[in-house]
Amino acid sequence: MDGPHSGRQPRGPLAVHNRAVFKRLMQTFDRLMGRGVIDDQLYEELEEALLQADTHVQTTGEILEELRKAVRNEKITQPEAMRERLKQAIAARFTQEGTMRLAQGPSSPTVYLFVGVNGVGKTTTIAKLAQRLQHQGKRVLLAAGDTFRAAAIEQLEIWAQRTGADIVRTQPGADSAAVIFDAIQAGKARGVDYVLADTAGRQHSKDNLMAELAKVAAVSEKALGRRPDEVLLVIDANTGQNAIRQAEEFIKVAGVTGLVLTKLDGTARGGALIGVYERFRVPVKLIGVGEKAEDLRDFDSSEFASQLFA
Ligand SMILES: Nc1nc2c(ncn2[C@@H]2O[C@H](COP(=O)(O)OP(=O)(O)O)[C@@H](O)[C@H]2O)c(=O)[nH]1
Ligand SMILES: [Mg+2]
Repeated sequence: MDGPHSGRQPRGPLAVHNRAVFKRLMQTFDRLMGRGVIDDQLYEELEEALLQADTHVQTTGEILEELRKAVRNEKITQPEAMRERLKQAIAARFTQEGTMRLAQGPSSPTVYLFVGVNGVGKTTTIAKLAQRLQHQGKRVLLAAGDTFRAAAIEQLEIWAQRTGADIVRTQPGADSAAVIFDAIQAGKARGVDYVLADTAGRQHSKDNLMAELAKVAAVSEKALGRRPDEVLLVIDANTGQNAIRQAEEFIKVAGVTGLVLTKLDGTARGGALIGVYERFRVPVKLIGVGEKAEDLRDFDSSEFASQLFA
């Protein structure tokens, strides 16, 4: 298969893990239904179970509202019917609109910018994607835009060597936007297919960081004549509800076009994912399921939804 996506998706830990979370949810539900009455207490306990799975408060409210309505309108009295209705209400929220594929630039190079707070997995995700693209015979250039720490530049350098990608880098402390500008120029001159740009997740202050990211997102326009083809916000799946706050800030300054959810191989709960997507309508495009270069998967919402309760 061509392009930044792999072909068939192996069943990843994401599905397995969420299955565990929602299985617990369904067990709670069955226990509640054991009383045989659909009353306020049932809804309250259901609410608690949803919140415990990291589902956003508002989303939880909406799911319950939908369920109450369905119970009224469809005259649901049987636990099994209500169970099905709850599954439907949750699964529907994972169904993303539009395309979830990574966008392809109208001319080379296609430029992806990776943003997100420190430690979420930006650099690792870049390495994973670089490897996938190189395996497809694409030429990839990495831009070491995290100039905040020397170690960050070295880390990307190591990944460039391992994956066989080119790299454009400068001294620590240099201007991040300038490095990315240079990398895009170099990418054009060398005829590479993709420029994957790393950015800092930390700065001397949060205002500094946000100002830098706004500049970085704008610089592509100068070098390329268009915005980056994707601005990917990387979120650690363990972040829980804080993910919403992070997303809010990055979306505001960096024009985020897609989400990457990392560390789904761990004990992360899946509920935060519903919240972020519901709130911002920014599609999840990739998921990280480990620390190795091959631990990258495309996010498939329909498969995800169908596996939740499998
Ligand atoms: N288990 C696991 N660890 C990950 C994943 N992605 C990144 N990491 C680890 O998270 C840590 C921070 O990753 P890094 O890419 O340096 O984050 P950055 O600061 O956003 O660039 C590293 O130890 C990575 O190996 C993932 O999908 N699963
Ligand atoms: Mg990094």
